[in-house]
Amino acid sequence: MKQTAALLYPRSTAARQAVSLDGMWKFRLDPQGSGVAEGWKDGIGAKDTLPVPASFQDFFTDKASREYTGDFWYETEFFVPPEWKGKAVYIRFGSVTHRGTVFVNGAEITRHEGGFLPFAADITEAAHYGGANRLVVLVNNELSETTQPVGRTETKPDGTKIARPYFDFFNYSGIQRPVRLLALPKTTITDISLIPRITGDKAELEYAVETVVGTTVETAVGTVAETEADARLTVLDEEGRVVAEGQGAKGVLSIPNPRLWNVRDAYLYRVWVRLYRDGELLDEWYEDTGLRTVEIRGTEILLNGKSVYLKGFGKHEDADVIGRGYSPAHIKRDFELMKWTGANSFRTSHYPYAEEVYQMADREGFLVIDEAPAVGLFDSTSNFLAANRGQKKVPFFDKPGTAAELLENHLQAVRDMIRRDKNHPSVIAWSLFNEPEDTSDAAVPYFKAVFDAALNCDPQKRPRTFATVLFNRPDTSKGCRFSDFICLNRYYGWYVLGGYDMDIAEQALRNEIEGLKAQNLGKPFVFTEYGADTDGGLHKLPSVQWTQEYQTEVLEMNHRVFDRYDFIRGEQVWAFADFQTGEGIYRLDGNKKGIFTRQRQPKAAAFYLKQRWENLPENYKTPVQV
Ligand code: BDP
Repeated sequence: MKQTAALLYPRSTAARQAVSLDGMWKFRLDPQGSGVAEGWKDGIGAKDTLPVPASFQDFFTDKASREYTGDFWYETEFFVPPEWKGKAVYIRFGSVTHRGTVFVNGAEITRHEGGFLPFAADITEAAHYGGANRLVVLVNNELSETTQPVGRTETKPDGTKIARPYFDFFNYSGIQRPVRLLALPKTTITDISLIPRITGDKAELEYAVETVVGTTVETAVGTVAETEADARLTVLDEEGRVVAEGQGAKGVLSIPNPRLWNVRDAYLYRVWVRLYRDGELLDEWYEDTGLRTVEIRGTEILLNGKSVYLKGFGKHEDADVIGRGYSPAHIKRDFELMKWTGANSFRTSHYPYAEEVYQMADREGFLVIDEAPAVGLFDSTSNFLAANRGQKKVPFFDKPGTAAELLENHLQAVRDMIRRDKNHPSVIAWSLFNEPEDTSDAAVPYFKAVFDAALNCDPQKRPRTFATVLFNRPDTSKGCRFSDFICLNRYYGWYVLGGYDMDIAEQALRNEIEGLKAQNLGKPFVFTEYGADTDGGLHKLPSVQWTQEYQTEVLEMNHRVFDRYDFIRGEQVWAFADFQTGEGIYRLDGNKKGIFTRQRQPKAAAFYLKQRWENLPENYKTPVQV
C-alpha cells in the first residue's frame, strides 16, 4: 500500500477530521458468487445487519454461516459534509480479513490483500458532498498457498467452499477493526520516522517527516505545484511542557533531562508535526513515542543498554462472539491480567494486532515482539501436530509456482507492518515468520529477502527473528542464521513425551539445549512457545494430561531447564488465553493452552506464573555488576 496521509493513525486535529463509521452494517453472504454479476456494488439487497468491527462467524446459529468461506458483502451509508469539498477524503479500514474491494456510490475505489493491516480508499472524486453516500465492501476469506496466513480452500461435493488453514486458529474474517471517514488537507504529512538515541544521561530524537504538496498555483509560466510547506516539530512531555522544537523535514532534537521509556515503567513524549506555508497551518498530526534503545549484544537483549529477560505470553486477538474483532474491553482486561502475572512482554502471534494494542503497550511499558501474518508456511492442515513431533517436513519454499507470489505478499505485509508500527517504543523486535518449513536450500533466498526488507524499512533497525518449530534448530534450519536472536517454540511434556514421560521430556529438552550450547552461536534464545492444553474445569491428584495440575507441572519442568542456561533470555508461554480453532479430535472446542480461559479468568497455572515472574527481576540472569 502506498503511504498516504490516510494511513497514519486516524485522529482529528486542527487540520484533520476522523469520523467513525463503526456500527450496524448490512451484511450478506454470497455462496453462489453472484454478487459481482448482479451488481451488489450498487446495494447488496440485504435485510440482515451485523456490527462492524467484528468477525462475522460467531453471531449466527447455523454451521453454514459460521464455516462460510468465499465472498461476503457489507454495506453502510455515510454523510459527507459540504464543507469537505476541496479536501482529500478517504475511508480508512483498520483491517479487512483477508481481502477487500471497496465501492463508493457504485464506483470501485480500491482493492486490498492481507487481513491484518490498515488500508485507505481515496473517495475524493467519488463522494457526494453535502449528501448521502453508499459504501459497499466485498470481502473474501479464502486461504491459499500464496497469501497470508497460508492454507488452502477446498470445495465439498455440493459446491460449498471450505477453508483448510495450515495454522492453528479459527479463520475469523470480516471487517475486524475500526473504519474511519477522513477529511485531510491536500498538502499533508504522509509519514514520520523517529529514532531515539541515548548517550549517558543525554537523549536525542532524530526525525524525518514526509509530506506531499497537493495544491497548485497559477504563475506566469502556467499551473505549477505549490511551494514546499515547512515542517515544524514540537515535543511535549507528559505534563504538556514543550521540551524541544525543530524545523525542517529532517533533524535531530535534543531532549533535556530525558525520562527514558523503560520496561514496565513507561514515559511518553508527544511529538507534534505541523506543516506551514506563509504562516498558515496546513496540516498537523502527532505521534506518542518513548526514548529507549534496543540492541542485541552477545547473548543479551538490552533495553537502554541494560539486560532484560522477557517474561510473558504468545497471544491471540480472540474472544467470545466477536471472534477476532477489535475489542477495547478485551485489550484492557488482557493488559490488567498480564500486569497481575508479573509479565513484561508478549508476541503478537500470529499477525499484527490492532493499533490500539501497541498504544497500550507503549503506555504500560510492555515489550512487544511484533509478528507478520506469515504463519502456515508448511504444507499440512495440522502442522502444529506433525511438526511438533518432528514427523512431517515438506520443503515449502521449493514449491514451483507459489513461492514467488507468496514472497511478494509477505514482503508487502512486512513493509506495511513496519511502516505502521515503527515508532512504538514497545515494539522491540520483528518476528517475520511463525514455524516455517525452512530446512531446504530454497528457504535461503526467501528468508534473505524478508529479513533484508525488514531491516531496510525500519528506521530504528530493530532486531529481527522468527519463531522456530522443533525441526528448525540452528543446525537444520536455513533461516536461523538470519535471526538476531533465536525464538524456540517447543512442546516437551505435551506433543513430545507427555504424561508419565515428563522426566524423559525434561532430559530431551536439556539435550536439545546442550546441543545449542555446544554450537556456541553467541546469540540470545527466547522460548516463544511452550505449554500444555488444559481444561479450565479439570483437576486431578496426581495429575494427568489436560488437568490444571499438569499444566503447572509442564511449566515447572520447562522453567527448571531454562533456569540452568544463561543464554536463554526469555520465556513466553503458549498461550495467554484459550482460543478458537477449527474443530477436530485434537482440539476441545479450541486450543486450551491458555493460562487464562477464553473468558479471561485464571487457571491454576496463572497463580504459579505470578509467583515465579513477580520474583524474577527484569534483568534476570545478568551477572551482578560490582
Ligand atoms: C505451534 C503454533 C501455534 C499453535 C501451537 C499449539 O505456533 O499457533 O497453537 O503450536 O499446537 O505450533 O498449541
